[in-house]
Amino acid sequence: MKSTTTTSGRILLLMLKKLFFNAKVILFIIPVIMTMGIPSFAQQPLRDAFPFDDFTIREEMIPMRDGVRLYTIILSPKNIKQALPMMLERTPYNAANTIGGPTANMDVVLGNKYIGDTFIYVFQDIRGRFKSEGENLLYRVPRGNFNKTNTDETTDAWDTIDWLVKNIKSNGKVGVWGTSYPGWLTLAALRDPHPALAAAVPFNPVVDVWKADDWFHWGAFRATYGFDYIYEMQTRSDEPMKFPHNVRDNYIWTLDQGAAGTGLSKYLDKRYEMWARLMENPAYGPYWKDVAADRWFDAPPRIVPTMHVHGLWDQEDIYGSPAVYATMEKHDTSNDRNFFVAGPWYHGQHFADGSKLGDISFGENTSKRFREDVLKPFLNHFLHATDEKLPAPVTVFETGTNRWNTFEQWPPMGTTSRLYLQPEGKLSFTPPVAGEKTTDFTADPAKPVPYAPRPNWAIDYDNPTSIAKWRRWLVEDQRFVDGRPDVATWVSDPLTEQLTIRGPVLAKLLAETTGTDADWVVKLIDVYPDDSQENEMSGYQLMISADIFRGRYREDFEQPKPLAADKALSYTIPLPIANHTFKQGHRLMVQIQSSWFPLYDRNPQTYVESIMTAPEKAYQKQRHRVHHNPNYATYLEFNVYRD
Ligand code: PG9
Repeated sequence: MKSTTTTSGRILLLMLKKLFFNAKVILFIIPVIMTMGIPSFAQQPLRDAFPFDDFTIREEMIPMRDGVRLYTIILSPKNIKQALPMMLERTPYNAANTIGGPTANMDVVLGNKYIGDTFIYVFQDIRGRFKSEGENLLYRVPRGNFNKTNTDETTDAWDTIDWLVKNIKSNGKVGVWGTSYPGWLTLAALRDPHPALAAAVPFNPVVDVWKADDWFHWGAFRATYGFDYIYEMQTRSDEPMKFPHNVRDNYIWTLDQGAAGTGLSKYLDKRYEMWARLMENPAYGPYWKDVAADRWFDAPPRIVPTMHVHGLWDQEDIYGSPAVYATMEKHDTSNDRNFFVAGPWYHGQHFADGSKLGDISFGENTSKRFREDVLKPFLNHFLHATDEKLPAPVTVFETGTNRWNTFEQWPPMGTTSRLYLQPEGKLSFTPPVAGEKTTDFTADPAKPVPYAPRPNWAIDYDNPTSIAKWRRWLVEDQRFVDGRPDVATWVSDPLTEQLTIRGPVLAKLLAETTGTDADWVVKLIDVYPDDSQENEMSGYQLMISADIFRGRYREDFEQPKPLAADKALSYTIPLPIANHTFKQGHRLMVQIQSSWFPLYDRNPQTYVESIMTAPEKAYQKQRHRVHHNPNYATYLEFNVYRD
């Protein structure tokens, strides 16, 4: 049927339709904008709000005392009427990334960081990173000799908390938390705690980067790790950039570069100020002490309730948590403020699936158990002031038997035992009496011992294979190096009854070298029985506690000295804490070698002023000798428990 409507009538109708459509759009947009809050700065909002969202997002530029403004995202549950506490994470890794895809549910948006709808979640880019203003300085040193400004991460945390309690409707209590670098930032907030700061959870914090966290382990430089990380962080401040590795096996690539300072520095210009600091400070000294977070709490103004969370196989920051717990513990006179947790985890696994690590299974999702039964009650107790029962002061997972232990303190009281190296590659708890007095091996810097089975991938969080390998390197079956001529091995008889060790492990090494410098890697290993049915781990050599020590720092971490060649010298090497049961039928093993490459740079084995710039000719093959006789014993010391 032909239309009878006139042209002007059609135009009128069209105009009315358009008006009606626009009015609908406006009516829809107004409440959406209202739920979002209007961003107080001119940029694209992080995400469009949806009417079905169970939370609101607010974005703010929070001013610090020097006028620099920090980009902050505030997620508040929408339908909760009570006043809520705020959980603050400050990060160099892009606050916006913490918000998962476009979903309406806060638990999905936050993933495993979601601990319920009774918290407001706050994420902030630290200064100089992503959408925050200020200079892009990595691992910013606190105010003092090396930072003459009036701001640092402590003042930025203080100013942020102050702004939050004054501008966000809340119950006036703030918790700070974060993993690794954000764990260090959490500790910075505790150094001068804002009155509203009521609880803190530093997970795997970076604490002392020279002793045994990210940059060095007892003087041995984590060259390629540091290089890749700094390249990614400091090429641009608003976007992570990967170094374009064109050789898959970092073992080969790094060997080709020569000394770290000479070889790797050529790829880095002035932007990479952290690299320059590493090159200038290979020894321990005032700069490293200023950033070492365990030194911040000798006389803290107040002990904020803090839960220190540690991963027993943390491949990045294995020193930090127990160290800072120990410093704060001295001030927790009623033992109800300072808490310690250790799980069987890689770096950050507390927020991932905690059922397995490499080939090792734990019998349950240990991370979920921790989050639900330990973390949440702790935060509820201190931030909601509920009667919810507090977790024990110490909650640690016992590897080997797969069970949780609780204690009043860490480490619990135990009996100190010494595990002695013996002639003929034996190990036992009594000192050696006779037999072969030494074990020799030759170490060639041209053929260093790999730290993990090759290929050794560059650490690239966008490459799942490389990250899976990186996360599990501390639990790799050490048979991949056992039998190498530059790896010396001692092993006990099978245990007739199980043996539990808890707490720090100390290696007392008596060794000599034909050179004038050397690195020593000492590994305590649990050897599974050959017929083991457990997880098909027959004969597996599982590292329980291991570390590297650079010989030149034997007497003084601040003043390196050449080693006297061909002379037995003693070394005290702190190894990471353990909470492990060697089961009946298992054997204990100790391996000693002198490189862990390419994670750690090579020691040339000839003394030079700085290994960062060692000339090629300094890299010499040397014969190392480990002593094990009644007068010169080498042993590992740890606390043993029978419970
Ligand atoms: N472990 C990382 C880090 C590297 C270097 C310095 C500071 C931290 C991290 O995961 O944040």
